[in-house]
Amino acid sequence: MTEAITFEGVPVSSLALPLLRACIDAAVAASAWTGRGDKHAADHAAVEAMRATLGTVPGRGEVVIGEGEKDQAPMLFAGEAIGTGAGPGFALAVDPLEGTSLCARGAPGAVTVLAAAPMDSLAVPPGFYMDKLVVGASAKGVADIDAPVEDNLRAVAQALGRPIGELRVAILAKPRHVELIGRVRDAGAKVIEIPDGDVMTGLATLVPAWGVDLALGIGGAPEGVITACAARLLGGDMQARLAPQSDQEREDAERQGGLHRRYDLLDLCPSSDVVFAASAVTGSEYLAGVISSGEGVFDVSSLLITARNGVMRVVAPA
Ligand code: VTB
Repeated sequence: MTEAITFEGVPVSSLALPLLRACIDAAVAASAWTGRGDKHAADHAAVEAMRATLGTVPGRGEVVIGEGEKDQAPMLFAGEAIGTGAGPGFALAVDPLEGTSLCARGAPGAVTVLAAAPMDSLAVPPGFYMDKLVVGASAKGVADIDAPVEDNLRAVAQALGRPIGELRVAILAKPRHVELIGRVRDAGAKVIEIPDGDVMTGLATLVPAWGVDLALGIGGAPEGVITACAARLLGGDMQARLAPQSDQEREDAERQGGLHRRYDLLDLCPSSDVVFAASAVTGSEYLAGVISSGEGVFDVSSLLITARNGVMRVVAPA
């Protein structure tokens, strides 16, 4: 059984494809910059294409989570109005190019991604970085971000009915995670080190066939909210805490009262009326990348999640 998702009583079916279209257009635009070593140009192309197509979405949208402030990248900014101005109101979290460096290097895993939810129903954490824990539906409720990682590995393994040695744990391969990666390996689990792009590995814990059991570690806060939207739709779990990476970020978070706050899934994404869309720019084990068939024709592989209870459409070239 699936339940229809509505914004202000309007079924999201009218908005879902235009929202997906925004991801597809951004992916095509960014793909012109794949492998060219210029992440700002790639991001800029994705932002402009996504912004233009978001203007056609039949609703009164507002960007509440943009991406870019952290490294002065081009961005769709928080507070920006999007949509045609007629239709239901909604809040939008966007990452027009998730994995700008991956795209610039021609490496796997760059995607364009967004999530939409009713107004006032997406968290806006006061910081750039978050410590996150994401698990799929089969391990929902057994892991706790405040518990030692070894306990979480044991609990998830038990919930999945597998030995710890068969757990696959995705962690961003950043210097801040050297200790965490060591502890996970010492506990016997397999670590999947990813150079960038923790939205897709968060998603990989939520889609059973994608083979990741747990995603851990410190990544972007905006990316965290977008991941939470997918977790909400696919029945998984996510927990997070702000994890400032500079004194300035710590002071800002302290001032805005979020520094010591624990964000559970319902804090990050209280509504289950959510739409999640993503399109691949560079191919990965999850989605094929943009392929140009010549003369302005492109094959783009995308994900659209528009119903509760884990219904997901993979929109891929034939
Ligand atoms: C995080 C992660 C993203 O960039 O924001 C990361 O959530 C930035 O980390 O998925 P560093 O600043 O330590 O490089 C991504 O990996 C890609 O945008």
